Amino acid sequence: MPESDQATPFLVRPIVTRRGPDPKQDRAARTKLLVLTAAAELFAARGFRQTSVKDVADRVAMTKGAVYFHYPTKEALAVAVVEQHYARWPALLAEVTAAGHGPLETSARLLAGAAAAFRDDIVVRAGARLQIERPQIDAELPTPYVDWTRLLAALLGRAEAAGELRAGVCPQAAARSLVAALFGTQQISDILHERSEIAERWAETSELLFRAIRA
Ligand code: LUB
Repeated sequence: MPESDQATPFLVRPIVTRRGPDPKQDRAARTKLLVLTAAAELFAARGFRQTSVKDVADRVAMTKGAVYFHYPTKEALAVAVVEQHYARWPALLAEVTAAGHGPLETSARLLAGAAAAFRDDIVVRAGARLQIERPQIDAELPTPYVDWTRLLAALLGRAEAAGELRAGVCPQAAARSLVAALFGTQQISDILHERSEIAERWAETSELLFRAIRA
């Protein structure tokens, strides 16, 4: 996949726990990730307002001060969790791209992988909930939906160039439709079944949508 398509979306970098020779830095990075994961578990289960920094500190057997050392406010914790939600996707993209399928099949497998992550990855789950609760969070959260839309529009643009798209299908419109469909599917599945059956629900929606756009 040409570099130009990959580089732009999801610019957030994952938290790196091995930062080289200094064990103190490694420990700090590991503690930072531990705190972030504990916050994600609580934000996913209770939401932003119902979670206190004390709750996070208790969950990792640390003092509030130790948590504040890594994240100065509860809002900063929420921003970090949402950023790590998006930092999950480049690795998934690289994994799916490495399989070497065409752009349309790559798009389908990428979205299926994302659907599973909404079920299995606590940071992805917490990030999705915090994005719903944006109005309650007094902080600059990453803009939702736009990176997925940009990435899928690029992939479907290449599918069009490769003759994989049905004549008349607009890559940008199809990208927006796929993002709206996965967003809706994961949201409904969360509320009704805590996303336990999201893979099945997304498979049926994906089959319908890709049948509509495939040449
Ligand atoms: C995705 C959510 C939940 C869009 O990209 C996003 O911001 C998303 C969180 O806001 O679904 C569907 C790929």
